Amino acid sequence: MLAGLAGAVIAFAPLPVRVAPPTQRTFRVEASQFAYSPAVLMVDPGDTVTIELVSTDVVHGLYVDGYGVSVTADPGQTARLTFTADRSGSFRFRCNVTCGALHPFMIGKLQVGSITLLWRAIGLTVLAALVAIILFPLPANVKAA
Ligand SMILES: [Cu+2]
Repeated sequence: MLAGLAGAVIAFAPLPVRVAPPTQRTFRVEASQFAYSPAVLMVDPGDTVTIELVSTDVVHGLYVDGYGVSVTADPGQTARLTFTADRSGSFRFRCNVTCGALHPFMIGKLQVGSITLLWRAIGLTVLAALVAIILFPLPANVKAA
């Protein structure tokens, strides 16, 4: 009963975190064989995201899974991609220009929204473990006959 209540709180209570109003976010992403820097971009849902892709060696691209938007940068030139982050979740972005042997591993991540769900899942798991321990205590006083 109490545990159920605690579970409901963990699962549904609004966190004391202010939801940021949509803003314009610009990231300068450097691309080189075979990585992006930074490789993880975090934005809030609704943000207008501008990625300035700069290549330091060969031609690289950046394609965002789930959004279907891409940009290609020539060496030494800045290419811009602007889109609205209207889908929450974790999206992979990857190079869409074959740039060498390890090209398939040239990936990064766009995180739209917080990782709240993950923390709630962890909280519920911990609670379930506690309940299990309380309801089914280990037979500590079992003695060998
Ligand atoms: Cu590539």
